[in-house]
Amino acid sequence: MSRLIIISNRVSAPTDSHSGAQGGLAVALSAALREYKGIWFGWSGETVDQFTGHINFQRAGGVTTATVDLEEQDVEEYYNGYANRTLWPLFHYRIDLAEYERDFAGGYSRVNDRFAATVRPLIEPDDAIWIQDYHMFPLGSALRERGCQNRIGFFLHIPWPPRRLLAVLPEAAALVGHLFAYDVIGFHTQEWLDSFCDYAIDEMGAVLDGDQLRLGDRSVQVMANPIGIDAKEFAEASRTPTARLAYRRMRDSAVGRDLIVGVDRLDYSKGLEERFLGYERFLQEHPEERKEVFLLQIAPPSRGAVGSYQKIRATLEGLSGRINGAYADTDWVPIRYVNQGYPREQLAGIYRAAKIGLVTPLRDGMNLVAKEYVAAQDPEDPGVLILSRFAGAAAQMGVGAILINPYSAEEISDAIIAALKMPRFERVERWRAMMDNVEAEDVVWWRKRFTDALIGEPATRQPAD
Ligand code: ADQ
Repeated sequence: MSRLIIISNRVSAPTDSHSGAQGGLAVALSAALREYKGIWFGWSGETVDQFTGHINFQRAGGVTTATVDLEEQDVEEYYNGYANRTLWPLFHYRIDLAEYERDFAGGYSRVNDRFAATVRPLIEPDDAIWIQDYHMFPLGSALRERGCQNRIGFFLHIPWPPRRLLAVLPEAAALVGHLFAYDVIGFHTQEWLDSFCDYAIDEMGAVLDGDQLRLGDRSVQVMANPIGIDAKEFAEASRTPTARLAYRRMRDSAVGRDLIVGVDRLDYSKGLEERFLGYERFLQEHPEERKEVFLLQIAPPSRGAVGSYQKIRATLEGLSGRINGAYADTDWVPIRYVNQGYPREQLAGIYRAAKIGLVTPLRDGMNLVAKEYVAAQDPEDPGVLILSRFAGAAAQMGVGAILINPYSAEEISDAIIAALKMPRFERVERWRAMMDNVEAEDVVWWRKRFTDALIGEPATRQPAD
């Protein structure tokens, strides 16, 4: 079997996978890397005065990681700049928050060149390369420029914006052009895939033939491949003593009240403001239910160097304070708002204790929290998932979740009351339908579908071009 080289912005060894600081991408790749020999390459998270391309190799949990340090300016322009001030907001449909600076674009392409130059000597002729996410759109083409003829795949973990939104990006055409350096490109949903093809076809003259998108003499296979969780591992995590303790503590502290839980990185795309407003609406409209429930919102801060993240953090502090100020009593606080990460086992216990999982992103590539919430439930007495129709996860979890428009406080409020009143048989039925999907389309299924397309069976493998 070919070795697999995974390249992503941040590298996280599998032994770290219980740390709350990780995003969904790291959690998923840790699971994927357990079965592959190869290397995981990326940025160390550290800075140096002068970029040297020195690689730091480490081995942990059966996985070799290779990381490089970047310069401060690289981090500012590539990571805090183009990736998180330009691409992230734009790809989450927030053109109002996106910033366009030539320095950001320049830094982004410089860092991708640096990654390509550094990783190139590690690549052997038979290796398959799998590049992850929006930090690295041009990396495949930077590797091709350095003579790399290997199979290279790319997976996008965030949405792909509609054609007319993407057109706002000054480098849109160049960016899409870079994607034709890949052999396979994966998206979470058909919707994101269609948006990508729309741009390539309508703006650049590409042609779609089956699952092959052709532009000039380049052809790339496109696929919708929704990421899943390690369902088995998560169900096991929810049965550990740590999870049981977290569950009991949560239930004890709830003193008979129903818990509504939200767990998200503190990000404006997650619809936290709208969630609080929807919950406030519920408190207003259902005074009889007020002291019967409370909302636990867990939101560890992320990307604190970026202004829009500082702003959403301040907004949420103000909003939770205002709502608690307006409704709290001596023996009850409507929102418990905490800003830290928790180990997965503890999180699993908290999910299980919650009558409602409230997941309301305004736009989300997939959203793994929705699936984790489902996986952690008690099959005999499961909770209800309330899910934004704008999360990629809605395409799969729509079979059992209450789908809502997160921009509508009324819909959130209606969904909360419906979930609280839902009879057990209906909760079980809905949960079973979602759980079947969480189990069948798990992270192993996701990875295999992608690597099958990328590496293929030896007989069907295409010659490198
Ligand atoms: P994220 O935007 O990070 O991922 P998500 O898919 O929900 O979003 O994953 C978050 C992960 O972090 C989950 O595994 C969750 O358990 C964990 N997490 C969040 N808060 C935590 C806390 N307080 N303590 C501990 N763990 C916490 C991006 C995309 C998503 C896509 C994933 C994977 O934005 O749309 O689903 O990548 O492709």
